[in-house]
Amino acid sequence: MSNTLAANAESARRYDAIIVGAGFSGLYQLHMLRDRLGLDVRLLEAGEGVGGTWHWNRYPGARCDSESYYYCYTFSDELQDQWQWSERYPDHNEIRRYLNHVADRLELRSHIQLGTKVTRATYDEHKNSWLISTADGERFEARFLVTAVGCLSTANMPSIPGLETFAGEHYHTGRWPAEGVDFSGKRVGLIGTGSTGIQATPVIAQQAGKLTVFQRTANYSVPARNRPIGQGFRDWVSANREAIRAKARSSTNGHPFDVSDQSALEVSDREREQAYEAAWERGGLRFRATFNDLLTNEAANETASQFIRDKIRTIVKDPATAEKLTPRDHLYATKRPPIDTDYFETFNRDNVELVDVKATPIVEIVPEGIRTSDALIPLDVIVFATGFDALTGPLLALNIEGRGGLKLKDAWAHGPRTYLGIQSPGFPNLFTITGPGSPSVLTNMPIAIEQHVEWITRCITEMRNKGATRIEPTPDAAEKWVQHVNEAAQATLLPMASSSWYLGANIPGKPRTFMPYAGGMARYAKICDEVASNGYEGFVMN
Ligand code: N01
Repeated sequence: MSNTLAANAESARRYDAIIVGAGFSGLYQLHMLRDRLGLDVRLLEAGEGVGGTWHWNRYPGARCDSESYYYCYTFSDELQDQWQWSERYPDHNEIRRYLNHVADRLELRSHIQLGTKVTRATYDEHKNSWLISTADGERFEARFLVTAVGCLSTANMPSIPGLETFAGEHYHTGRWPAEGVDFSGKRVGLIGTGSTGIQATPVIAQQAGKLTVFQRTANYSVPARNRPIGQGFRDWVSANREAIRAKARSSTNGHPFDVSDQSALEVSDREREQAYEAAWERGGLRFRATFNDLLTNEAANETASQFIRDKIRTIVKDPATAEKLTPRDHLYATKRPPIDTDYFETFNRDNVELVDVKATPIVEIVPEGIRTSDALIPLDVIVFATGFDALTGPLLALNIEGRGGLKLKDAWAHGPRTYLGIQSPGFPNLFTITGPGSPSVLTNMPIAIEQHVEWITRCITEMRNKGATRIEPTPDAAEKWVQHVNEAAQATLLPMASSSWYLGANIPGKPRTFMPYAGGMARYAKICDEVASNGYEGFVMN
């Protein structure tokens, strides 16, 4: 052990497990390790509150695209009985209130340390423990390290020359100020038309004097059809709780709805149109489930893509703007599909303008605003809805160093190498919740999170029963898993969207590799269960 490591270990506070992150994952993992296993656990959270994603993403219009009745924990009937959602899609305030309620009900707060940013985690082979350092110079030592840092928590700020000269204010949606931003009467520029930009545009347009949306890639979006939840629906959810839970857990995407058993190509044109119209009216991500081959067959997908393109042309009054808003370079849902409330309608407003930055690229930011190859657009505020360094970004930011000084960033130089998305060779006792190589962002997250937390808890229980203190996957198991993750992606149309963040394509220099597991939540959970039942096949536990 190096002298520095020894000195750090000396001053460290010792726990059985350290968890990083107080979102859905971290809170449940803390509950399980403390209350189920009786471990001494500390949860470290960079933010000043619990909530994870929902602590940071407070931008106007921020709400979940999964429906509230299943975007929640399902492990406790009591928790479910105690909470009533107000809308079909919960907004960020309500989800934060919910997670705070959970932290209180489960009495988690005394084990959570807020405002504590982990800056380094180093495995000490000699002691078989992790040494964790924080930005404030605190040190922790633990046998187990569980990262619960989310998949979309490292904001991507594009390097546009001149940002530092801008005379107005600028914000990234993923680090929105808790006190909010007043847009009244202001000239606002919004860069990015992913799920976030599409949620924020209509709300900012209502407040701002003028809104200019800078679009690089036109996007498909389906109406969310948000609405208040009535008592009748609540009663239905309570009465069908078990069935909803079982359905979500046995589905492809962790959503408790049925995927049609028909191909889009086996029905008549009229039947297909009617099915899409009904799905459009119903709203939400379920549009993807209108037919069973929208994500596996290009011709089938093209029928859905064309349906949405036609809708855009019908909604947007100015034909030139409608054409700019029409996606033609990728198929529907091959990038994460947004859902919206009046997104396309917003471009009919007098105070909203669309700039196609593929046709007229952003050249620089100047004190007065944004200069494109065509014009200077004067602005008071710039909103960056430019996404995240997804999946690997939040993990690499922890500066993790495993056995023999192996850095995670080197081990993953050519893309993440995990086994089941849960562990990586060379990093013993490091567990990742919803990491790359697991279904994660392709699912309704709480379902994926519960499955991971429960698997990790079972694994540590098993270690304790066996008297084992170390677990790590073999390089061979990780190699085969990476191959399987690639094959699962190739069996779908998802890798076709070449600019997708699923592939890391939004971050300059990031290895291009399809990161989430596209084989489906139910199939994945079954594989994880089999691995555990077969004595943690592919892992070395000793
Ligand atoms: O980020 P994105 P997001 N110049 O990466 C553009 C989840 N989410 O925050 O497509 C100009 O999707 C970029 O253009 P392009 C959800 O999983 C969930 O919107 O790369 N433009 C794109 O338009 C989602 O998928 C909810 O050509 C630039 C946009 O910025 C994920 O978060 C709600 C640019 C980024 O889109 C990320 O969504 C919201 C540049 N230099 C989000 N750089 C829920 O409901 C980037 N862009 C749970």
